Amino acid sequence: MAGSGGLALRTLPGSAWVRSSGSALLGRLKDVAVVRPGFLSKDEEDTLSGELEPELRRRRYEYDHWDAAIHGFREIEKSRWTEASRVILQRVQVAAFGPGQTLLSPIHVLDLEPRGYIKPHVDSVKFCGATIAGLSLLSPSVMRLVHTQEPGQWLELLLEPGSLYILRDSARYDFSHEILRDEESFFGEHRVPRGRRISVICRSVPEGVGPGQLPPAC
Ligand SMILES: O=C(O)CCC(=O)C(=O)O
Repeated sequence: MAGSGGLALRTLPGSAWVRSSGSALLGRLKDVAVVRPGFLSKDEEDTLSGELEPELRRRRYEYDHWDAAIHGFREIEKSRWTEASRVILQRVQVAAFGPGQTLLSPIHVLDLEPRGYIKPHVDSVKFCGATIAGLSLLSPSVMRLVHTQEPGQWLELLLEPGSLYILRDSARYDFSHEILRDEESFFGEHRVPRGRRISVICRSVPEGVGPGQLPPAC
């Protein structure tokens, strides 16, 4: 598990945003667990958070998610976006999804308060296809992936504001993912203090689901 065993920081060539339990795993997952720091410009971050803030503010933070996976959160499912935000989401689509993949609509927006966190889980295959791509706003955080059968195999992604992460195929199906709570929020030896974090999560539709049969939400 992360933090145990005194493992040295291992990074992908040219990347300091991914750590793992071993270089073989890092190599195996390099195309399916991806972080793109600085994907958003500051203006784009402001565009998204400015658009989301009034809608989020109308909701209360919740502490009992239906499957107890998320604590200290509020969320919206958003299908109507301004043109400026649509342009950004289009960039996410091009960067993260293949030409044959359809995105789930509405798009899931999650607002975690500073003490909020997401427990390890694998997104249900009933509601989500092979690709999950998330934009992070406001606060840095650490996403940890742990192999569901071999817990010694793990990856950590450092998600700075403005970054995009992409989980696909094996990284999405064979590993749980979580967002660490503030007390545990370390990337290797580096403390990553958690503040309020908003994520905009795009998912592909489940395999075998036609455009007319999309589930209401992930
Ligand atoms: O906030 C994120 O980036 C991840 C959200 C997540 O894991 C989920 O909604 O299932």
